[in-house]
Amino acid sequence: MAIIIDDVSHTFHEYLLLPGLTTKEHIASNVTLKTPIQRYNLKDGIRGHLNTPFVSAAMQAVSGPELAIALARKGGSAFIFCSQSIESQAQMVRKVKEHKAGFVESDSNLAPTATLGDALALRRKTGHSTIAITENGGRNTKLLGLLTSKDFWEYKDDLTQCVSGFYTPREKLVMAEEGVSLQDATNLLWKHKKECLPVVDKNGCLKFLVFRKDYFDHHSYPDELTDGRKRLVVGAALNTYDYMERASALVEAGVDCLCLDSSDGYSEWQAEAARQLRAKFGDKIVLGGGNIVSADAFRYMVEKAEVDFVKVGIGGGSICITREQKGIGRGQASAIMDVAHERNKYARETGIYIPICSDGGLNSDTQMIVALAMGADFVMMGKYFAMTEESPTAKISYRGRLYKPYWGEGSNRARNWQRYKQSEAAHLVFEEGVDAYVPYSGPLADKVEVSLVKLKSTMCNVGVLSLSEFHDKARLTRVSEMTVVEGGTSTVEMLDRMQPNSES
Ligand code: MZP
Repeated sequence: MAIIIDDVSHTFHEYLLLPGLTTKEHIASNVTLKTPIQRYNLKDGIRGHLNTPFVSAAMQAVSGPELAIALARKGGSAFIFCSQSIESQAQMVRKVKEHKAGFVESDSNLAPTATLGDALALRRKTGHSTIAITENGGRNTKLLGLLTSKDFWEYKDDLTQCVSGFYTPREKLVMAEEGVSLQDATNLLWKHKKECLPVVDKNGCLKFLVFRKDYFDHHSYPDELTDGRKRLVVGAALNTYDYMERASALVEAGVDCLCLDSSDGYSEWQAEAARQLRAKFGDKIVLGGGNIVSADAFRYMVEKAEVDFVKVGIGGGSICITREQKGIGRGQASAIMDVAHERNKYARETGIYIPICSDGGLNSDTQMIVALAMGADFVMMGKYFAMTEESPTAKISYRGRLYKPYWGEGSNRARNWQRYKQSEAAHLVFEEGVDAYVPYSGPLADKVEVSLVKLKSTMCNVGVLSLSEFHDKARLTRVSEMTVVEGGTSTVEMLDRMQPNSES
């Protein structure tokens, strides 16, 4: 007979945190959110880590290079999706690793024969007001000068004129040679009171632009997550089919962390892939696995697959219909509590700590805070990041509001059949994800900042200064439906929802 677990599957929404004693040292600036992402021996301390406990989902609509750069600058990491060719995934990783904070590759370049009208059209397209004038209008060719919005006036100047009469020629520019440090480049900007400093190679070809505004920008990212060579950290997903070839290309491109991406990772395929990857790359890579939702699956992942971290969550994703389609999954709070309990037991038995990641279904900052309190070391989010400016999709306007497309990896749009393994067929037989839209929420940095302020504030209420202390000391209570109602606004009128009084 089937085993019926005598337990209701719970979600994060059903819990509230109780405050603990807040002492005078419990202030946000004393809270650290540094968290492990790699298994470690408790007596040796943390190895691979994140500075912020957020990672982005390995999904086409979420984790491209632009988002990966923005998230690493806030201390987290993206997982570049694997439902694309090996070459294009490796290229995305390379783009993040080659990103030099403060050194921008110019995306607005024109030849000297272009017109002011061309310059205006380019400015509208890229949103950038500094245009590099190069020998043939390409990115890495000889720099002839810079054209900025101050050099012409679209309402006064004849836009059919050639830019050559307007741009500032290179002889009048302050420039630096390739290899200059960011510190020296910003010193030059400051000394000459310039907004932009072109960096050229020995042949005078344009390599980068350094902007004065980015100096302040750079200073506002104190949590930036970088590797030993000061390059931004980035992760990437793998499937259990072409994993050896894919991992080799990704490691070659400089990836920091890999994760086997499967809707159900409790499988011999995943254990075999993990063992082979470990045999080939050893400790050179951080390797995660998943997804799982139970204690026995956790044991399997750490003992048979020997992964560094385990991702928890089946069927809770905002675009996921796996539970409806196949009747499999578990409430995310129950899954995290069960796996975290087993993780702690394993740590007591072996002295080895395995970080766990709560993946999917986090619909608010409070849910992510509860996930971390219940024992998750970091959280993976798809919808949250798909809504931001830096996700790879274009914004659309609908009835006066901005939206971004967001689709599941198991939808017909992504066709990531390797993640779902529904049958022996090498294609998706039925959909496990939907193709939808999410409201646009602005730049990633601003959104993450608000979430982090809330998280730190809650931790101070609970009376803890680190995530491991949060795991140990958090006290949570189940809530009744009426408690949830009580927690919302009550018996007050929200001005924006008030109907005009028809009698007045
Ligand atoms: P969410 O943050 O949007 O709620 O969920 C993101 C997570 O949903 C991903 O990290 C992944 O584990 C899962 N996912 C991605 N695609 C699907 C699907 O098509 C899915 N069913 O469930």
